[in-house]
Amino acid sequence: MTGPTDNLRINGERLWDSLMEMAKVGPGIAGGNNRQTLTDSDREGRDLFKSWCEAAGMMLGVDKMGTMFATRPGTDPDALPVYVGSHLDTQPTGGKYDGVLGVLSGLEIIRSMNDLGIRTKHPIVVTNWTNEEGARFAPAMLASGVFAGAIPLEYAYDRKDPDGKSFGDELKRIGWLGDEEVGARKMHAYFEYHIEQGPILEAEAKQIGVVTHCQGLWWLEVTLTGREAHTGSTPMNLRVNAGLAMARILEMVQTVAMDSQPGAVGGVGQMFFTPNSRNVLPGKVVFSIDIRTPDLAKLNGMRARIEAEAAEIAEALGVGCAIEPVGHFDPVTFDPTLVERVRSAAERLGYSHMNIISGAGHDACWAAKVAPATMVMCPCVGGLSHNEAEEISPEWATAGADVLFHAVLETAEI
Ligand code: HGY
Ligand code: MN
Ligand code: MN
Ligand code: MN
Repeated sequence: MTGPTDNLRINGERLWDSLMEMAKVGPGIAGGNNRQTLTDSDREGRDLFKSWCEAAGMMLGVDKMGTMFATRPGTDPDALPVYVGSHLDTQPTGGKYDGVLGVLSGLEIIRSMNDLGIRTKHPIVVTNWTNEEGARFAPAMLASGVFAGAIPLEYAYDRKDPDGKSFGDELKRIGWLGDEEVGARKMHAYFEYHIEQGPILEAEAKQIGVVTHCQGLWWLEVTLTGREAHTGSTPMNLRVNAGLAMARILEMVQTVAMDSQPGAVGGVGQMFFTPNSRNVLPGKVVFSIDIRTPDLAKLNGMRARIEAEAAEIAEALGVGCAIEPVGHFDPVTFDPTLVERVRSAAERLGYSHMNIISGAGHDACWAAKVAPATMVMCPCVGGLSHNEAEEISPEWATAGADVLFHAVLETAEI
């Protein structure tokens, strides 16, 4: 796309105002957000986004996972739509931009097209995927995983949160159970704009990440069974210590990740002790291991080694050990044609840019299974995310949305 469209830009001020408006919904305790999926604040954020989409003249569809699809018609009713999506749900101590930037930048593209009187051949659909974070209901990217046919709908409905509430019941409770079959929609292309959530773009002083790949992931849920006993009167040699087994497995995961360098990560973010009493040795310890790398063979090798060594550690302590994979996707290669459109848009617009592999998972990873897909990234301050102090600049937000605008218009055929 060259010539008269080169000077097209989104309205960065309006985008920033919308981000700050959405940030008021489900506020955190330290300046970020706690708008977890299928909570009342998620419903409030969905209702606000719906009102904005309707004000922009879009038609809203909702599927049986609650994913929201807001459509701006194209000139060719037979042309498959170009989707622009991300997620409005946040971590419990999330930032104001993770996911939200992509959804509201999609809306800003529509608002700018309305202002500029632009029509495209292909319709454009702005998408809010349900439960991208996987914080309340594992796994992450749940709705896009069902959409891609990788996760059965019933499995998703049965997922429980730490209070034992099911995804299906909560979706009904907030009134966002839609009627569209999940995955029935066909995409001409899918774009996702997201903060990097890592330190590279800022360190390299680049405004745009041209995302070529996304690393693959395993989430392994480990259940260790010890024996509840008094922490004071039980001699050390008589303990069946699930807590000690957990500590040794955690250390082992760190070792496996370090042995797998360069380009691998591994760690634990969630852990539950039962009965979780100060003077009772835990009868049960449940925790979630998160391992990732762009290399598929390495990813599966790390998983195999962790499962084997965890079994050995538990056995040596007489502790029961069960490991269940609760989240997975293979490393993703994004569509080269769309990646090139992002890169050439950044060049045309004069934004500094570099190729990058996404460290975090995104709905684009599942969209890439069913359509040509790619991502645009902007830096974030100190590479910090999944933290209420997550921060970006309005300039960074705008630059990425401009690039997204151009790549989407080229694909939707202005
Ligand atoms: O886990 C992830 O990478 C994403 O933030 N859900
Ligand atoms: Mn995200
Ligand atoms: Mn996230
Ligand atoms: Mn076309």
